[in-house]
Amino acid sequence: MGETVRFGVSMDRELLDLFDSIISSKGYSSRSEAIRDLIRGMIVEERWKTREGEMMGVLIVVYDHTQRELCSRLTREQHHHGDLILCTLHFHIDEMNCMETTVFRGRAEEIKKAADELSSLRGIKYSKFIFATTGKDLP
Ligand code: NI
Repeated sequence: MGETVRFGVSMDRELLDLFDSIISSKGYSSRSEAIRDLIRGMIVEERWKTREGEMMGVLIVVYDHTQRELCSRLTREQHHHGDLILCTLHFHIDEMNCMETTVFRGRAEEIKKAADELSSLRGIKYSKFIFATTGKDLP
């Protein structure tokens, strides 16, 4: 960690009260820690937008495994993008429904393209992509 800098922030009292109430319910020990997390979140989001460097991402999909050929298509796509996929966790929700979380690592553009291909397969009921970071170059 580099040099620590202190700075003052001016804001509306009502806004600060709302912020304090949120960070307190989330269990933050100080405003500084919450602000640091917000800034890191902005940096990661910005790096995804500008597609800079190596990134991480997680794709969640929920689907009906009895749907014809969906399982094999999903597996085929995952093998096709094997260089970007670190692991896949499969969870049997009930007799019909499954959830899979797939962890990606690589160039943002390639991850997003692969995740879009997987989540757009016919028969997927729900999908959500979560942008993440390797944590490198993030103080
Ligand atoms: Ni299953």
